[in-house]
Parts: sequence; C-alpha cells; structure tokens
Amino acid sequence: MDLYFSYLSTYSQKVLLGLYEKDVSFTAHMVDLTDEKDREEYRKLYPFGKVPLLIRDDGRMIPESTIILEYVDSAFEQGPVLIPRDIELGRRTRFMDRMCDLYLNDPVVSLIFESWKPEAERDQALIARSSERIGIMYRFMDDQLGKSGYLAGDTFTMADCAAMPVLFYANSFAPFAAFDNIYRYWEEVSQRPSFLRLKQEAEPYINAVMGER
Ligand SMILES: N[C@@H](CCC(=O)N[C@@H](CS)C(=O)NCC(=O)O)C(=O)O
Repeated sequence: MDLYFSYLSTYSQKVLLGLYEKDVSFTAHMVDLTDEKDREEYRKLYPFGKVPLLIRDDGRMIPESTIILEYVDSAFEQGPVLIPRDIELGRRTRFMDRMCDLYLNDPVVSLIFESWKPEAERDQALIARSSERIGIMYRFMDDQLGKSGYLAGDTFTMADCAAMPVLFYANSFAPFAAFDNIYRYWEEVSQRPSFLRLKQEAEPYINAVMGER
C-alpha cells in the first residue's frame, strides 16, 4: 500500500494518525506542497493534486482522507475501530468527522494563510468569518466533550483523527484553553503514541515553513 501525503497537510495528518493507531504499514511518498515542480509531477498521478492519496496493492486509488480511513478500518482489524459498527455511533463519528473537516479545518487553514500575508493585504472579512466559525465549533466540541470522553462517544475514532491535527494548529491562532472540556481532551489525546510519533515526524517540516514566514 502506498500513501502520498505531506506532513504539512492536516488531512494527511488525519490519515497518518489512523494508520499509526491501527499499526498499519505502508510505503510513504512525500509530496512537497511548497514545490511547484513536485506538485505538477504529483498531478500526473492524481489530477486533483490533493493529498492524501492511498494506492492499494491492486493499484486501486483511494483519495479523500475520510474514505481512506474507512478503507483502512474495514481492511485491517487490529487496533482501535475507527468507525464504530454500531449504527448510531458510526453515524455520529461520520458527522463529527465532517464537522471537523468543513467547519474547523477549513477556517483554521484560512487563518494560517491570511497570517502569512502582509497585514495590509489580509482579507479581514475572511478572518472574521473564519474566527466566528472556529468559535462556534469550539463551543459545539466542548459541549460534546462534556458528555463523552472522545468526540464521537467513549472510544477513540476517526472523528478524533480529524480533530487532532487541526486543534494542534488551531491552538496558536485561536487558543482553546478557555474551553475546559476541549482542554482536558487535548491534554489526554495529545499524549497518545500515534500523535507523539506524528508530531515528531511532522515538526521539522512545519517549523521550516512557519519559520520562513
Ligand atoms: N477533502 C480532502 C481535502 C484534501 C486537501 O485539501 N488537501 C490539501 C492539503 S491539506 C492539498 O492537497 N492541497 C494542495 C492543492 O490543493 O493543490 C481530504 O479530505 O482528503
């Protein structure tokens, strides 16, 4: 199995977390999103140019982080069940995964990109919209985490794989320390071996890009 990914990409990190949690091995192919030549080369393989992308041993391509994790969860039994088989918990997991991707990840990425522009060129309306959305998501997540240990119930799932990489970046741009339940959750999940491994691997790439700004 081959995984095309970038350590800078939260969607790639989401998949890496799931693979590390389940201890599934793969051949790693890093795509340098900061290098136009590398991106162009990658688009020959996957014209949308998005990472992550999984290629199975039979050659079938599986793009999209959620679909990759669905595949990994159904194909490999070991480790945590990323999408609970219980219908209600499974639905809740998919729902929280969508919420994290659409309403947390995207606004956090917008804030990061805007922060890299000179102040006068920043899109203030986008910054305001993104910050508002992140605030709504924090309240929503805090409420969920007040009722259960993890985002979609009492076990670690794909929803947590989706949330953690974004929370890691988000805390610098929109700190969540005032949200007790998110804070307590973060203190615990950020100590998981899968996250510590990801953080150690990704940090040099993140620091290189953030340091340049
Ligand atoms: N919905 C996709 C989103 C993937 C995505 O947006 N990846 C970004 C990096 S986080 C990317 O590949 N950007 C490069 C580009 O758009 O050319 C998923 O869940 O995998």
